[in-house]
Amino acid sequence: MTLLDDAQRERFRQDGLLVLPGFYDPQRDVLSIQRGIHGIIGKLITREGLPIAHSVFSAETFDAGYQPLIAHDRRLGGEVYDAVKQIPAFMRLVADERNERLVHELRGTDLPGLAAGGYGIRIDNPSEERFRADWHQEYPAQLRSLDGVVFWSPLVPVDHDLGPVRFCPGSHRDGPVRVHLRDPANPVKTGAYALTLENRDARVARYPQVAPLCRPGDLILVDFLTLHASGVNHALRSRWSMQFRYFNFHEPTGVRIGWRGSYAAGVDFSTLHPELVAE
Ligand SMILES: O=C(O)CCC(=O)C(=O)O
Ligand SMILES: [Fe+2]
Repeated sequence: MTLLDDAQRERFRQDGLLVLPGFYDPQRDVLSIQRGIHGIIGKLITREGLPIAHSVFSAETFDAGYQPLIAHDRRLGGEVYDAVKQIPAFMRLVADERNERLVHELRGTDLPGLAAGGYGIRIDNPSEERFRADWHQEYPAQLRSLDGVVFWSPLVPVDHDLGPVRFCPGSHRDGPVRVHLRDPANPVKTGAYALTLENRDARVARYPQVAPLCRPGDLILVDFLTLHASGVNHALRSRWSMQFRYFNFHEPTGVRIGWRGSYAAGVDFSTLHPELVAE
């Protein structure tokens, strides 16, 4: 039994993007993660002695209290961000055997890697620019190997207002794109967030764009070379989503760089790939 059929594998090859509705089970795979987040938010509300109502857990309202918490002190949002990736149920999903099988079916590799430090839970807050990902390819931000797949799965239903991630299907086929190391329009952005595609607007305009709406349990697979960008969150709630990255130990560029990581691994991307840095 395979997880994907031929048409799905072909679509991923063509588009560098594949949406798998209901790939995970919201009850079995996602609920304990939401429960963990709810518990962590509650701990911080209590620790800070804040008069914020913290309702009993439900899958729909697991993040209740988070908006008033960060309105009180935005740094508490950073604590939540660092904490939630340490929820065991999240780590189980990150390393789930089904993920490895998907990489095997999509890439034919018998040696998939799971990028260390390449997993986390994004919290895209309403009207916040600093951590919004501008148009990018995953490779410079993560490295490991040129052949890689981002796994992206929402923890809340993502409608248009919440700013779904935007993708350029087919853009991966044009290969790695050179990047500027700074974003002059956004000096607050640092590290991987500051990388800016060379001739960004003209390049992005070459491709169609899609921004799939999705719900907990859905999985979006993205080639490491597919152009994508965070949407803008115009809602009142944060957009909570999980991401992790698999790569291919056999891919020659990955072998050459010793499967090293990028910013999150403390590596200066430009020393490993000077040819991908634009002046
Ligand atoms: O969720 C987002 O806004 C961006 C996600 C992204 O760039 C990724 O998962 O690689
Ligand atoms: Fe990305």
